[in-house]
Amino acid sequence: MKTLVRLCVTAAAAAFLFAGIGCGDGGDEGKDDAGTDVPAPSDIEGADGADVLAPSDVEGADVPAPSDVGGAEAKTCADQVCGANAVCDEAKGECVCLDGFVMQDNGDCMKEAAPVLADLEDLTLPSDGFWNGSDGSGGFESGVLKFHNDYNAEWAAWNGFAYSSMADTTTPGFDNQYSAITGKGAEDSKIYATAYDASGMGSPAPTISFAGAGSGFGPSGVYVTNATYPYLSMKDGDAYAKKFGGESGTDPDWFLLTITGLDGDGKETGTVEFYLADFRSDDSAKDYIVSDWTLVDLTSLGVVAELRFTLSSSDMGEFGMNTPAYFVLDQVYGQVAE
Ligand SMILES: [Ca+2]
Ligand SMILES: [Ca+2]
Repeated sequence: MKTLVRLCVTAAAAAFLFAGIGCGDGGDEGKDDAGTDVPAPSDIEGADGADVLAPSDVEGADVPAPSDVGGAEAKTCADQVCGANAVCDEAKGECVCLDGFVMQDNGDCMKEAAPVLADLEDLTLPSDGFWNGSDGSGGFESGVLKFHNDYNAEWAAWNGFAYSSMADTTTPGFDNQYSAITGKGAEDSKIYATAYDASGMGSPAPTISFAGAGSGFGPSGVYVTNATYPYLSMKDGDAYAKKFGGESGTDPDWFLLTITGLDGDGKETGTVEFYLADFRSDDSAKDYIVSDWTLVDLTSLGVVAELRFTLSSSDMGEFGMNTPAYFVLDQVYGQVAE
């Protein structure tokens, strides 16, 4: 049954693109999976993907009307005309939605929102609180994801992921290492994850791994912004790190987050780069330090077992990166893989 629907979807997806062809009885089985990707809910361009995660408007007009199709019966099921983004499952004799779409009461299919895989709101913290792994548990889970933490009791030091409800957007320095520059979680939520990347000093980079039932997850997006500590360090400079842009304001500084997807064998599935600050433009008006929660598109990573996060900066010193190696993230969206 699933195969038939898939074939049907493939043909319909082609119809979506080229118009005028209804869902027939399928082509060569298993040859063409590409079509199923076409109407995926998460085909976003760039960082401004907020719209993607909301059920977005679907244009029913793009779907070929039954009349302009050779096999008119393909779009009608038991004398019923299938709605927008729906096709006929001939075996069932009923209209079904394309992959990534959900049936509405009126028979049209709307894009489905990618589910949130982890939003940190299932964790408990008081206001202006944080958890940094001092219980030695090695990490925490939210939703279907595990955030790893490495805590050294001897040094009372941690790396990897902490979680936080800290709201201090004005105090510079290490003593304010858990706060997001937004003063709250993404989408007006309370709790977010704070990452410290000590991989430059030989520790593992912060990672998030799949903790649910299934083979892994297909991340579609995650909200990211600066932690207050590096934000103020880059904006004003501090004892260790330079003010971005330098005295002239024109130094081409940058602070980069690289997100790497890893499959179950630890092989890389891809990387996504996101500049937490970028002063490389010749036009100083275009230089920026990120201070809002920004949705980063992760769909290119495909299905992963783990995400790895590393920071790099133009401001390097004798002991590695001078820019404080922190960032914050929240609200991981995507699909659990079967
Ligand atoms: Ca949150
Ligand atoms: Ca510049």
